[in-house]
Amino acid sequence: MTTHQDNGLEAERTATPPTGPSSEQPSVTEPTEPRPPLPPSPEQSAPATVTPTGAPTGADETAVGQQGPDLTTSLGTRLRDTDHSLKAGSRGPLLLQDHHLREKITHFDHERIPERVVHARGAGAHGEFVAYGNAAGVTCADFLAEGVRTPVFVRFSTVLGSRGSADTVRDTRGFATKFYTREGVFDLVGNNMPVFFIQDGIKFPDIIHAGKPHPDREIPQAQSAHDTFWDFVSLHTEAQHHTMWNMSDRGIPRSFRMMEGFGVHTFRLQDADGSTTLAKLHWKPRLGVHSLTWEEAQLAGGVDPDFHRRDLYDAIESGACPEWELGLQVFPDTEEQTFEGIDLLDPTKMVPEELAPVQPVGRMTLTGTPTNFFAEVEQVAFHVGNLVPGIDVTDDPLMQVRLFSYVDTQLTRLGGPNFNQLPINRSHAPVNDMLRDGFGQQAVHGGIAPYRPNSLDGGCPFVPPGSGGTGAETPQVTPGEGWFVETPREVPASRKVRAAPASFADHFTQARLFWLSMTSVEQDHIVAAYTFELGKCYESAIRERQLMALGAIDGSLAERVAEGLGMPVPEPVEQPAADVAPSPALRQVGEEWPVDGRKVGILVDTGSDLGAVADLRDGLLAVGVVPLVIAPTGGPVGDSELGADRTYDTVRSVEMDGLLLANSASDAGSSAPDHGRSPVALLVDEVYRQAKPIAALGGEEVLTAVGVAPGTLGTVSGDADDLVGPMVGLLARHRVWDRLTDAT
Ligand code: HDE
Repeated sequence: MTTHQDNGLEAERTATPPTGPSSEQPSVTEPTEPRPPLPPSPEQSAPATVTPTGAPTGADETAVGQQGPDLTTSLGTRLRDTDHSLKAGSRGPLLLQDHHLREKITHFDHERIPERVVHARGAGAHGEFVAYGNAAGVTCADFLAEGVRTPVFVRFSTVLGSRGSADTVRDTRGFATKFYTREGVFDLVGNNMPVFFIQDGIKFPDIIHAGKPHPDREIPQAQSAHDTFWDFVSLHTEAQHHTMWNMSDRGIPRSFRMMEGFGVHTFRLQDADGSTTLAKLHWKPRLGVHSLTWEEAQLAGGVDPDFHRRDLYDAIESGACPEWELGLQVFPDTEEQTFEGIDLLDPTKMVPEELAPVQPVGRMTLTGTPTNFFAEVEQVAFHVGNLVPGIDVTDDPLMQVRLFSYVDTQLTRLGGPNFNQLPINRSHAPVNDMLRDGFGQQAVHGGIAPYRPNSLDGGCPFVPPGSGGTGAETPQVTPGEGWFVETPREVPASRKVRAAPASFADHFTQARLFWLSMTSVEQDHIVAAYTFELGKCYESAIRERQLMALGAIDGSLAERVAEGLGMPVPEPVEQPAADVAPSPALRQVGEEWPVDGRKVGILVDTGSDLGAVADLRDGLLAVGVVPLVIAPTGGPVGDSELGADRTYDTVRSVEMDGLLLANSASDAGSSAPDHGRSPVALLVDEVYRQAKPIAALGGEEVLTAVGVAPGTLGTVSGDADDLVGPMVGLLARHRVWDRLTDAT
């Protein structure tokens, strides 16, 4: 470093790079070898703008951020110093002429864009969808034809919380998928629950205002456990079904990878012969549907607010790529648009799988994490109206409002009408629209006639014969030719009304169906969730009114929640429906699922049999389970090749799906004051309460030493060879459910 004294007061630093220390020491200076620019991702290719002659437009073909090794201005002028402002003397005021300073600070001042008004907190990943081909009988959508591979980008989200809120709050989760098909972009903008709070989109601001933090103190963040939420849903009983899903374990997913996704609305599919079918679209996770316990969700909110985001990216980077099957429930497109008495246009109703099985039509695998979170996850703009030939909307009044809202919101959020030109939103099919100019226009459109009909651009862009003119003629296209054709449907002559059909009036039967479908442990969780949330409300009138609604769902549910609240059970708003057949497909308990990417903590200390620990670690890795070695301190464990992934002081139970005790119990371990309760005891207590499997290397005395009684459900002890198999068997069932039932 070159320095000289200025007035004897302060050293003036120049832009000369500092000289590094000797090569024997670890370098604390910046690397000086330039790194090659990052390669562009496929989705960063520019939109294909087509001139009338088909000649290139001259638009830059890439959207790569870093194009050379050296620092430049935004316009490519190379800069020698970005650490010092231009001053009148080293201790003097700054000069307005410093264009680099002004560019740097001005751009920084405008780095933030408005967060999404809902679903602000999210994480996204790239992947691929491969179609099985069996949807060909109901839709001509090209991306569902056999073997077609379509790039996708998925964004998962919570609904209520701000962008910096915790992942594991009790809430609905967004599950939005962008398919970059050969016929244009198709967006499936769904949730992890198949029903919604409201039947008509005009009420969306009401439910969201009720769920968001109170406007005076702006609390609570990302919570439904407060008065305004319960005020609204107790008065507005069509929300009771969705609220029941929120209070169930579905409201606190274990992982994005272990969530179902639902398009919620009924879509109208069209086949090449013009025939139409109604359908609901579902994502089924290969790993099954699993949830956190409420204790885990709360712990993770503090210990690791990025819990779901980290889980998603860790899984993809470790090769445990998440997978879902896309499935269809199909219904005849009748005049009534009902199925087995269920109104298919009512988004507060689902169709039980026992009545209409979900038929898989393709598989999606997420294989890539974002290169740049802002460019991809923040700037992705979904829209329910991004449709492709063969898939159309229905008259569901919630869906209809969404068709307006999604484009509208991007105008503010992404600053103008050209958001579909952002790399993450670009179509992979050729684009030739007549949209021009506007803020942030990226394309250099050729030609002089962005209107139709025209002769000056040779009639380009073209539409099928018969289009345009008076509109009286029908274009000469059939659905299978790749043009988007609105499905023909009679609109019955009717008066303009602000009203809902009588079939929308039943608000409780399906909430009861959900409640009756749950296993007893799942019902226990629902009761606990209602009790917790209502217990957070200050107004007893709101609690009472919600109990009246619960009474209309099920008397025992209302009684159990009322007991927890210490309140009398009020008369229900109406009597529960008499005959409701449960839907076992709604349960999360009772089956076995693959264990890819599950995490198992291995507790060790310096007295452990480290050879056996290495065997256990390798055995877990071999079956796709991620071992987390938990040691008293960081660094290598003893003189073995094992390294600590976590220490006794940094680990918490929520980080693992099962615990393996390989400690010698001779090592106290923690540097934190334990006040008589060691971190090991805390960890074991939590893992036990959360009904996670516990395995002990050695005899049952290892379990006894940490306070777990021999014979406890979901525990196993023995040699290294005896442990991995049983542990995987227990993980495959997600939790030792019977331990929870016994405990309650
Ligand atoms: Fe949304 N919703 N929504 N929504 N929604 C948005 O669009 C809206 C609804 C869903 O990861 C916003 O780009 C209205 C149902 C997801 O970027 C906004 C209504 C379902 C996402 C909007 C609904 C959803 C959004 C905010 C009632 C499940 C996140 C930012 C008519 C089927 C997408 C944005 C992402 C986002 C409006 C109801 C799912 C304001 C008006 C039902 C997954 O446009």
